[in-house]
Amino acid sequence: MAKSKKCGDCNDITGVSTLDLLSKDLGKKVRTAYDRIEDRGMSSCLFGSGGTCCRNCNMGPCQVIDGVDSMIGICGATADTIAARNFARIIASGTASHTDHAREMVRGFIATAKGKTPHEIVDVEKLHKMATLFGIEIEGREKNDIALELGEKALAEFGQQDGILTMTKRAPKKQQEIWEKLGVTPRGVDREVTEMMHRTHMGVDQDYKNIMLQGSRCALADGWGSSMLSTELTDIMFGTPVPKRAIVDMGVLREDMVNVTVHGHEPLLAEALCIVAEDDEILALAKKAGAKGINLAGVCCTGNEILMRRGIPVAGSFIQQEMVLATGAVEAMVVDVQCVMQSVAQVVKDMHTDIITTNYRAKMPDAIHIQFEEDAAYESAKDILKHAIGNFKKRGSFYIPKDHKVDVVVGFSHETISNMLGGRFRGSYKPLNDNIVNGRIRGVGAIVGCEHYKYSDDVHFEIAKELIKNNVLVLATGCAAQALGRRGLMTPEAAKEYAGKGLAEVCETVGIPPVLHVGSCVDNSRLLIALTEMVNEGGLGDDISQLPACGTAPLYMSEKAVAIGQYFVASGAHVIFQNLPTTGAKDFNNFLLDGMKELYGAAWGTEEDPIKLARKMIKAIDEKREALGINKKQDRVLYDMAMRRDLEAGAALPGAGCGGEGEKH
Ligand code: BF8
Ligand code: SF4
Repeated sequence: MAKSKKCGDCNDITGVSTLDLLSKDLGKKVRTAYDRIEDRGMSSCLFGSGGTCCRNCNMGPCQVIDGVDSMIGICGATADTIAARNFARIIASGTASHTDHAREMVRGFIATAKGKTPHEIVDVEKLHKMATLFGIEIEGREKNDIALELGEKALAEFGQQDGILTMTKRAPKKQQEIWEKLGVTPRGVDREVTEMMHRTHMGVDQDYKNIMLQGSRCALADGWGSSMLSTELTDIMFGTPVPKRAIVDMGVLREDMVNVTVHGHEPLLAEALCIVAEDDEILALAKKAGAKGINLAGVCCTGNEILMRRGIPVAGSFIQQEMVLATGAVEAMVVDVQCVMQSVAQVVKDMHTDIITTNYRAKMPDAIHIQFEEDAAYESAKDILKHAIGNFKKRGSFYIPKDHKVDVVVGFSHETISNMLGGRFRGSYKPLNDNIVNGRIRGVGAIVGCEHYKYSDDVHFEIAKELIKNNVLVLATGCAAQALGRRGLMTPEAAKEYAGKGLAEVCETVGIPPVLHVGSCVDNSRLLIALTEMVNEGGLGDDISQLPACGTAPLYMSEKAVAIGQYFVASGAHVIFQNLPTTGAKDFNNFLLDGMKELYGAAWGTEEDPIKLARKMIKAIDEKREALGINKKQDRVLYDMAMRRDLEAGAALPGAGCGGEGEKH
């Protein structure tokens, strides 16, 4: 448990910018999650933590003890049924959250195709690719016309009742066959969430294995359905990320500019703010107020979206949202949906900072609400920035931890990975697969998800260090990615310092960091495609479960992370969390940790200790290598000419890697 912020030698809070700020008066003044943990003075409920508290009907709540007959639910529900229902409802909520985000993005995409937003269809290649997948005619048609048809077809998949979701057809054939055989191929996005909620209502599905079949179908509707739609359509609208240099951490705030932090998830608003921040009227107003301009900085996944596509700096991740405000240097924090702590409005109550909610679905006491309208995006964004500019003159004492900003290279969409490794004109995963086969790269490890306060805040860093030291290439998303960026693992130079010889050699040749920033949480769908590309490339088995790959969301906080975990497991990728809320139900817990392997070739795992967790990931990777027959200790082979050409073709990608012309800051 995190200790007090007054604790000078506390090793649970290790983030240097956070510690720096906490040592200042401004930091000491605000009440943060660290204080609330201490003040609450009680640990979490054991029934809740173990998943065996049921409040699904008014005969309860029933706290159930596994194996004690007198302690089953009043309706007779057992610990396994209750824990499975609770777990499945977490998946349903996580899926609903990604889905509702995705739906807004698709609606914004349609509005853009109709010319009603300040955005444009920019990635025509991807537009054509997605349109073809949806069976849409592209020949001789204008891009907005195609986009409109694509948007409408995509939107229809949310309410679809039967059939299959189009994006699932991108999965390896064998994965699709497994889903078909098990009856877990998602039919419609909303239908799977609704059915999950129904089946976990009192007195419906009371067989934990059957409940989890729908748990998988619901999660697959998230990963291969709504999240993937969101990622791809957002790319078409705002551009598919390519490598960019940028900076992260609280030091990105500017003393001489109007600081506006954008926090939440749906990038429609953030993209509009990026455009309007350059508007002449807005710049003139900022100058009149005595500022040099508008400094936009991201927080949480909105931060990841604009970092990946525009190289806009990220001020902080989930765990830093209160600290970013505690600097006293933020004129406005603009929020939309998900992962916004209610406490942010209290942190700023004696400051000049405004918390501006912008979405009718997400309001908050003590915040200002300025509704963002996607078909009046420019005007809405202008209103918001004018408000922030008005606050600049009222800024009181502030402290920006200026020394704490870290360089990162970001923008590793699945296309970028392919282009960097395979060469821009014949992008391919072949060099990655070849390097896995020859052992330079042991496998791929995904570090995704959130942050919270139950474990030390350097868990992601410890896991990543151990993985890359052992030649596992790390792909990261979400707040985990930001945490790794803050620790300096997202520069090509980090390979030299932290990576094992084989991985370092590949990183150096191609000019990539050993930890690749793949995007926000909805962008975990990019990882599904990357894994699929690895399968399709050949040489590493014929489905995802055979790949030397493993994922983790160590400091998972959000229900979305559980939905993500389940769609990876159901797609054949082993996933290890630090804890799961299922330990109070032995059989169900074992089913997650072991039984699922029989169905999907992958299962969940748990491990609290970060180093042990990383080693379990490496073990899982080695087992796959063993099964593929590529785990022999190899002599280090010098690159042959073809390999060198392949790798160097990737290094020549403009703007990419250490030698590229990424954005300057
Ligand atoms: O979607 S990683 S704390 S910000 S839930 Fe939230 Fe978790 Fe961060 Fe993004 Ni994802
Ligand atoms: Fe208790 Fe059963 Fe009602 Fe749950 S559904 S609260 S276990 S009676």
